[in-house]
Amino acid sequence: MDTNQSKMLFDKAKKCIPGGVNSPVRAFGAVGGHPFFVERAEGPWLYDVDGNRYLDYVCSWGPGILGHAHPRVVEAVRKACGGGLTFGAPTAGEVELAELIHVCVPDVEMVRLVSSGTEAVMSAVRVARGFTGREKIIKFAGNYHGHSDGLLVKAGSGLMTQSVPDSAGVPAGYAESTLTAVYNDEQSVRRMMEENSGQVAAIVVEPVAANMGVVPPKEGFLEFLRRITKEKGALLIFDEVITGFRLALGGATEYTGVHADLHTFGKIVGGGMPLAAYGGSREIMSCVAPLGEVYQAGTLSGNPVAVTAGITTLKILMEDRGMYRRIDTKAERIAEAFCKKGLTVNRAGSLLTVFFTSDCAQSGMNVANYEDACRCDREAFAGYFHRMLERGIYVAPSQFEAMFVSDAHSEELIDWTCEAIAQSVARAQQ
Ligand code: KE4
Repeated sequence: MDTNQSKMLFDKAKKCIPGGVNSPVRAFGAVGGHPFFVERAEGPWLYDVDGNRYLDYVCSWGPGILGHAHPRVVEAVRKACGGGLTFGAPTAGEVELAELIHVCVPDVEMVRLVSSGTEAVMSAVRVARGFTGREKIIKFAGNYHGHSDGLLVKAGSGLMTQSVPDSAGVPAGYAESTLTAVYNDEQSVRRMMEENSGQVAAIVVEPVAANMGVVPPKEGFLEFLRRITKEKGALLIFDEVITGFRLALGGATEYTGVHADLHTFGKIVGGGMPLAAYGGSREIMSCVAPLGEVYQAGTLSGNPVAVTAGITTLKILMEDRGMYRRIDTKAERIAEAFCKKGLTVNRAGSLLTVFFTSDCAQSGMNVANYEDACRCDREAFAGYFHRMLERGIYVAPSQFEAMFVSDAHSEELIDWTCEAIAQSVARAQQ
């Protein structure tokens, strides 16, 4: 496959953009080689600057549930652009999108639109602290909530419940207010809540984890988080930047039946444009300025063009709820293709991850938390990634990401994907 133009562009990009990319995972650091540069995309396809075509299972890390360049979304955005790109003043579209979000997720009575998932989660955490008057936050190892300082942390050593920075430039003090528990481990949460009784403002969780690879919650885990936060006077924040409007129109609440206090959304809610949101009950959200004391602001918050993309996308999803069953079934077929090769696959709806266990004899190993996921063989994953790419199929360039299936992936393309998997994956020993 000729990727000379991409290679030249990457060399050029590295001179003026850190690592040649505007988000680290895009640099192929985890799998080797160099990224292809996209020229355009349509439906399930990405086209690179060398004229190659790839079947896309990254879908821009989630927004692309309808496929790329959906005609109705593009037309609506094109029309919106003609009326001006940004005003810094309220528009009717912001009200319509806020109302649509509430229709889809009734627990979200009031919502604030922002420009990225990072901003949404950072703001939701600040609201939880402002609303409860408490300082500490519990997150989970392997959950990613964007790059705000207080959430770029990892578990401290040994029994230390305090976290330590997971990035240069994050002051230790910021990390100390964030505790890192073990996903799917009720005991680790209970211990933290007891040791920090009366100090925990919120537990923030990916209701289906998708940043250590896909790791669904164990039976009863989310219900436990709901109980213990209520018991201890803390809030439960569902970070639905990936799961929102992905697992179901009503996101994780509809998918799991568990009700959180605050939700964050991104990706799909913006239809592929820079738009995210956080929201919850009127009581909690009333503490957000200018109504309340918790400050949060943004020049491009509720941007009219991005809002148009979001409204159009949600309307298409609302008109065709059968789409969820279609993409879930397609994802199930892909998961089966991996299982036939004896590999471990975690799937939740149209999200899935195949885990290359360090010793294939461990195939069928359960990946239930970050430690399990870290035991995977990233070399083996990298080999699979490139063999799929050679076949024209683009999956996430990291073991710790998800495959995203869109409504644009036809049954024939799923057949082709399953064949490519059969050819790209050596059989794991039983
Ligand atoms: P953004 O700031 O990237 O819009 O959203 C941050 C974020 C928050 N919460 C969850 C659950 C997320 O998955 C994300 C971002 N997801 C990654 C992919 N796993 C974005 C891809 C990237 O970092 O380039």
